[in-house]
Amino acid sequence: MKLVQFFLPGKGQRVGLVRGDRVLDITAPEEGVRSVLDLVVQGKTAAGLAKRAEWLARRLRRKALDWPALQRSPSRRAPHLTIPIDPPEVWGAGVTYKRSAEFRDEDAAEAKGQKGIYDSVYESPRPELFFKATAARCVGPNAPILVRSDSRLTAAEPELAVVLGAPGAIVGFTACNDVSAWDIERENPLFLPQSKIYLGCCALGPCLVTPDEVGDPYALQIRCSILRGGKTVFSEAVNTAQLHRRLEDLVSWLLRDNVVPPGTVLSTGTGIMVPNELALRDGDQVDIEIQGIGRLSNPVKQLKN
Ligand code: DO4
Ligand code: MG
Repeated sequence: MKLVQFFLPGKGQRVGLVRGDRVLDITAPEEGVRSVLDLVVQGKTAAGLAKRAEWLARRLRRKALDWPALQRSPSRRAPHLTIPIDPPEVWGAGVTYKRSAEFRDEDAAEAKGQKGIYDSVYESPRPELFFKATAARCVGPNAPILVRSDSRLTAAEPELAVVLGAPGAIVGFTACNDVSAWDIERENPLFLPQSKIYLGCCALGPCLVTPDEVGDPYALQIRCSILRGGKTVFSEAVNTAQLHRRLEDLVSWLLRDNVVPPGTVLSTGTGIMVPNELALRDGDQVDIEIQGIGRLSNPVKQLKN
């Protein structure tokens, strides 16, 4: 099952169930369903979520919208996709692909002689987990991701993300762009929170897909492309087969002596390292396409002091 949120002029935010290239509006305030988060809270598990959404679709029997008609930049005047869930919390896992460890160690060595910290996290039983964002810091499809005013090297980090329901339950998957100010992270690893957490630092979308529909989460191609002036200046892919951690393991570390609310998103780390020369610039577009989930596209905006 694929779930989305979308905006309808005059009606505001809606909850959608995607069927082929049609989207059924299953918003039901009388049932306490104003958002995908409400469905996740009520459903608790992937099966519970799917059951509740199917029940609403059968009961409401509303006219469906066309999926392509929702693929447009956010505007108060036209229907468009919005973030698929308003996550109370977003967490990130780091250095979960060999490539990420090698790349970050090379750059740390160049900058400060800190060679080795990323490699040791990659090998460690305890994963790197960091707080990434709240709903207010996240954007959905086609909305701008932001570059901090004090960063000159911010990169896209294309990642598979899991959405959590009842404690420990993975209710769905989505694509995440863990937009990161690498220059700030490299200056000093203790600056990591500032490189990761700021306004517009995280994009999620285009939909929340339940595990039964995604299939094997360790066999998904993730492709990231950067478009500049209408031309593709970067395009690379990785397969989640190269993910060095098990999803359940990451979730269980996140929940260790910690409480995360239902609807929390955990992004699983990047396996694609965009070269430094392709630091994000105002006007770029970043596309992240994950097999079985779809394409998340976002324009880039540089914040000014
Ligand atoms: O250790 C820094 C961040 C790692 C990260 O975000 C990633 O590997 O995706
Ligand atoms: Mg990351």
